[in-house]
Amino acid sequence: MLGALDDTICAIATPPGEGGIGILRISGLHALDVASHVVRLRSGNALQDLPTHRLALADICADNTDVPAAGTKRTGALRFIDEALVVVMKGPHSFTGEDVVEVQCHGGPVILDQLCRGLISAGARLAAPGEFTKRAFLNGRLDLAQAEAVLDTIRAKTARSLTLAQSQRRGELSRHVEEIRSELVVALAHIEAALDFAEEDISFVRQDELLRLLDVTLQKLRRLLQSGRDGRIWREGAVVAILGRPNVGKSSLMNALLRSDRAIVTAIPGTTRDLLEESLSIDGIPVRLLDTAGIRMTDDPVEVEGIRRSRLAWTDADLALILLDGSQSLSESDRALLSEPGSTRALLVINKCDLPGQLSRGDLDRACPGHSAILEISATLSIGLDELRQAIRGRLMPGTWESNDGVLVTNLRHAVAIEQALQGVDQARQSVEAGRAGELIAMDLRIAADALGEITGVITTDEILDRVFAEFCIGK
Ligand SMILES: Nc1nc2c(ncn2[C@@H]2O[C@H](COP(=O)(O)OP(=O)(O)OP(=O)(O)O)[C@@H](O)[C@H]2O)c(=O)[nH]1
Ligand SMILES: [Mg+2]
Repeated sequence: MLGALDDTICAIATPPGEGGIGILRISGLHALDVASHVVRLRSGNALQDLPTHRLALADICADNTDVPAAGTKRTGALRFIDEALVVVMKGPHSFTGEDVVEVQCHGGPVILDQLCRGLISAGARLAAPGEFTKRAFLNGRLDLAQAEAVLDTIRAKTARSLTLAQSQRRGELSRHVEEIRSELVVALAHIEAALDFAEEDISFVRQDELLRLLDVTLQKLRRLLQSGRDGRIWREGAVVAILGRPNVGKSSLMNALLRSDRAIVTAIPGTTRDLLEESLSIDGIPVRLLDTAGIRMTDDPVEVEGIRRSRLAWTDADLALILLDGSQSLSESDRALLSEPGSTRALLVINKCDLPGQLSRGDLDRACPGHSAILEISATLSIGLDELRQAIRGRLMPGTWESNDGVLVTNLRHAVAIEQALQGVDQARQSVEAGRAGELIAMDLRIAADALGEITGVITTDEILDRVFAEFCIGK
């Protein structure tokens, strides 16, 4: 059982708080009956007679009482709540594939709350998070990857992330994955047929043909998996941590990149003691920028904890910017940071280039040999920030995602499934080469095909669905 579809659900679809308009959605077998308890069309017609996909003016009325206790009848007189525009979308031509009614009223929390209560007392149930989209999936309106892309579309942080989410919602990733899966299924059918007719000595597929086919599949899967890193960044944002000893200007750089006074800046070393995180777009890439506590030897317990968090942030970051004070020569703390293993992958940024320089690129080369990425900036005067943004982009997105026909894996669940498929096909290929039994090859190919099927939801379980839709908000 992948979720019951026999009841009628309702939920407020607009965000909480006040708004010009608030929208309430009702979906299910009895959506029209339920809605007709609270919707009175101004035309005097019954809601059931309203043509589909046509807006109509209505009064919204509900019981004076709250939701009645079980077994009791609704007795309260009807009370006018608001006037609204109402649209009926008859299934299967609706988002969920079921009969849907949407009520557009004034966006006040009390109005929407009373409307919701009225619908519940008329027999609807409050929808669970993502339940409308889940129903769209269960009714075959969307596959699972497309359903997930609905959420990505809402959450997209930059124009590029939105384009990718929309392409996945249109089914481009699904088509690509299904193509690979169906190639595997064809190969599997040949192998299984060969097993069924083993005594008759009929060869259904030649070993070299099978190897060639599996090689092509492996290549496609590898490419998809490689796109996963870029994809994750487009979907969730890349974590970029600013690190350095106290007072080098980390918080100043954060503020300069954000173009706002987000972090406290003072001339006192040890100002920042906790992690600060802000989202921004750097050259179109969604970035979660972290300002950290300056790393140095100290006995102050608060600072020690801050430094511990700075180090954790470094471990988790997609990119670290190690900031140095160009108006001073390298200190012991600087040298210690530069000798950490993670520093070779960091961008080295010399700040305060507006002041007389005491730190040259040569000094850095000697302290951190072979490090090519050194930039000079002034956080307070915003000098060199464009070059820094470009360098950040270059580090985060070295490859070209276009190489994959524009298909990019942005979702960790998909990446895990592709990895599993890759292992299955790789195993199968080794077995073919070693001349192992057909049953073994078939088993590995079946695992691979099923893993790919989980992406689009051809193969799915309650557990997968629960995990996918738990991320959604109520009303979506
Ligand atoms: N001249 C000049 N001063 C700067 C520049 N960037 C930062 N400063 C100054 O350096 C001092 C420290 O700046 P912060 O941004 O607080 O440094 P921080 O690295 O965050 O320091 P902690 O939070 O203590 O680790 C402040 O007085 C800033 O005004 C710069 O580019 N040029
Ligand atoms: Mg600071």
